[in-house]
Amino acid sequence: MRHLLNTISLVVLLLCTAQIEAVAERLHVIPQPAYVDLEAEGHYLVTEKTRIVVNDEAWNPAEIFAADMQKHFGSKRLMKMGKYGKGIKIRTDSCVPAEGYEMTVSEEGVLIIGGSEAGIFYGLQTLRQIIVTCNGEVPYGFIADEPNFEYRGVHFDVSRHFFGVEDVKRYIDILVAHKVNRLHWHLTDDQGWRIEIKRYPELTDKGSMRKETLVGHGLNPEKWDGTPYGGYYTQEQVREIVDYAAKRYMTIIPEIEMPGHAQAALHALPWLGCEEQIVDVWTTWGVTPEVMCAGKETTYEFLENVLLEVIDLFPSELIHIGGDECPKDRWKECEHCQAKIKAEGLEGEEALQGYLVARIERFLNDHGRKMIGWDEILDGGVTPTATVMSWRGIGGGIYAARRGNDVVMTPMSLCYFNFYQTESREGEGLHIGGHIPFEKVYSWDPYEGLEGTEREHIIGAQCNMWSEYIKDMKTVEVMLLPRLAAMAEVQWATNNRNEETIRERMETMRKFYEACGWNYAPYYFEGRK
Ligand code: TNX
Repeated sequence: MRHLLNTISLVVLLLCTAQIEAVAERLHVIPQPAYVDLEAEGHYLVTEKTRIVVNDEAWNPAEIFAADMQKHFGSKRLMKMGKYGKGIKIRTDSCVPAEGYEMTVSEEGVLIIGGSEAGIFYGLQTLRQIIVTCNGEVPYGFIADEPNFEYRGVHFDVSRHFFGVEDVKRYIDILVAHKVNRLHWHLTDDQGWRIEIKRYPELTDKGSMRKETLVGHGLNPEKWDGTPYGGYYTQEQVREIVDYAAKRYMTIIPEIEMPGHAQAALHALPWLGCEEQIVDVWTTWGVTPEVMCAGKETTYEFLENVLLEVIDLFPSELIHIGGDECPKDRWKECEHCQAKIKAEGLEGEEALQGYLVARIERFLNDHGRKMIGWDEILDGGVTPTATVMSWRGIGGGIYAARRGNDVVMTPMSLCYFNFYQTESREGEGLHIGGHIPFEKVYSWDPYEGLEGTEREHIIGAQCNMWSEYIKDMKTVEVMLLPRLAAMAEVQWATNNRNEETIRERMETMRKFYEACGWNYAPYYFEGRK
């Protein structure tokens, strides 16, 4: 008898689970929310007349949501907002995880409780996806959600090609809809210095323009386009963008490349080089031997002065100092560098880079900030407090995490969104190389190779948009979408990913992209990889 009862309860349980799963599948949100329990039927209809009821003075997320909805509904007026009434109610509660939210939908309306304003914002992003893709019909039920990683990053190289203020804002709009909360802004490189620094106007006067740009991959015979190219952000524009991002709960991490990838700065200020050599803003892609001199004290003074202005502009705790791909040819021949190596008792040029990085880190720490750099900062002997961005595979990140350094994983073979999306490359135009289809991003485990507490040092994952071959916003979007959706599940829903439902959910996401007017690549939807 007992056996029979057990069997019956098991069958009932299985049926119920199947039912819940079937119901949950009706909800297509990306990244997948952590917990979804929908009622079998019924929905609350959101229209342009629905009221947003704001408690806790959380007006900012409400205003952003209302503006998005206004665009969506194509209506003349913003949705009404007030402290009382029915509709979409939002408030915070410290019992909910900081960036998390709980959403309850019933005849009463939609209630979103965020762990913070950011949590409300993410709840509203979820709601927005549902409204846009389900004609405003939000199914009755309950969602509880929170991110896996605290650092959910996307990078943007605006040096190789420049993208203006409106483009960057649009980029931010796309990111936050995927619940990304860090923009790693690659502002300086060999091919252009893009941020105004008041103390050194030459950096943008001279360093933001190159004479021309390499055509194609530059394989034999090399050709250039003969067209001057440039652009930069004034400090006022930088503040505008930082503020725009902050209102969307996104931190912008500025990157000032040092001591390599700095030929544009050397063009502007030749005394930054070992021999004060005269060089052009670079017109070719790759790694140049023209790097900053790490021997002269004037270089350190320069870097500190630049960073002081950067710190003033960016509230981000992390400041990125680059550190990647710095050939040491010039340093080997340089009397200043050799003298510094001797005076500091260093073991050679690698250690000299370690010295420079450690000194800059101390400077940032003294000003209340933390340093992050590409994984080359490990080569010269990294301090225990630096955050490491692992790009040359995952080895650097694993090594750093085991030592106790914080790590952002962004291995080239999985996270370089400037790489091709299909094997055949048909219809993709010219890109740098590589091959990263949607599926490859989706199945990535950023914790790979690490166990237990070591994993706690992986603070996040990031994808990168290097712009050597990406010249306009349409191409940026096509390279970003839909792969960003895969990355968003890696970052936010790391342990809630579902290979079986992703394709169907992506069809809904595609509708969302269409409704937002964002360009996206067709390959994944065509079954091409
Ligand atoms: C490597 S990733 C670079 C960039 C290039 C990129 C091209 C890294 C730290 N450095 O300078 O743009 O490859 O994919």
